Amino acid sequence: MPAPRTLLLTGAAGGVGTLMRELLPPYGYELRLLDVVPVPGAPDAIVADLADRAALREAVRGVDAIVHLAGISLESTFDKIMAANIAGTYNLYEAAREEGVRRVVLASSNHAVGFTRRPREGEPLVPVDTPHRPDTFYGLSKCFGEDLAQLYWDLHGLETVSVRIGSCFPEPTSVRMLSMWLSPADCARLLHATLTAEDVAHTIVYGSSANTRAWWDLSTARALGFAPEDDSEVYAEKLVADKGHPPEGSADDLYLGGHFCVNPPRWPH
Ligand code: NAI
Ligand code: 15L
Repeated sequence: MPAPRTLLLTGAAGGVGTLMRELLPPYGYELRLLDVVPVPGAPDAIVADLADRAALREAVRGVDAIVHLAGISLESTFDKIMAANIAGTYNLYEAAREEGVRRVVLASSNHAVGFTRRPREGEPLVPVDTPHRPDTFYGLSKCFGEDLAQLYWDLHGLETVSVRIGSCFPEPTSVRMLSMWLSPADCARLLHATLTAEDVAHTIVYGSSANTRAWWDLSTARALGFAPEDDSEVYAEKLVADKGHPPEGSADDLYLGGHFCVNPPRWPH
């Protein structure tokens, strides 16, 4: 497929969306922005809810690909997760199908497999085909998104790369994040790879930097052309000194999803 140029970026007002609005255009993308709240500094952004099918259909019309970040990004009630992340993602895929968009890059999450044990030294890294083990309704909605993506490939030939993002923030802020961190620059590199790789069908990748303490296997991301350049290890000494290692046997010590498995942060609204 020819390299996509015009992208719909949903969730453009959020943390990752704000970072990507700066970091994707240098790769040559023209961004159309969408969020349920106004996007600061972007008066042309589409303000629409993922529940609004007519608005989504108009928003996807004519774009080469969609980077779907919008939704509830923490734990919430099942009803709210259902509306924003499950029905909302379905609505977006239907709009994409109806308008003939070829590819979606879907923000999945480590929390789709959050109850997976993290590997100990010498054990194999977690592969992408490890079974779904969501740690929250939030993680469950990401499992749904990945399965929806598979269905739309098998049924309609709509391609998706599902990116199980670790922790995409300017810097890691916990010892767990030393394993999960996806630097903003590597996130843009990864999105570019997922948007330009040929014939992705539905591919699942993990999204993190080349962290010394990584728990999961980046090979499917690398196979798409992703070459991460950052490593959280530069933050390790200070973070370990400030916060200490998670207690042995705690959720942060045992599981990929860490504290989400026992005490997940909740969506504020
Ligand atoms: P965020 O919470 O900062 O941004 C999400 C955006 O989606 C917000 O601007 C919000 O207004 C918008 N939104 C929520 N419900 C909506 C609706 N019904 N219709 C339209 N827009 C709606 O989240 P962040 O951190 O930017 O994450 C982006 C995506 O990546 C999310 O899907 C999140 O689940 C996923 N992700 C993020 C990770 C991270 O480390 N930041 C880790 C794993 C996954
Ligand atoms: C996520 O899925 C969340 O959206 C993000 O806010 C972080 O909490 C991240 O996971 C994480 O596990 O650090």
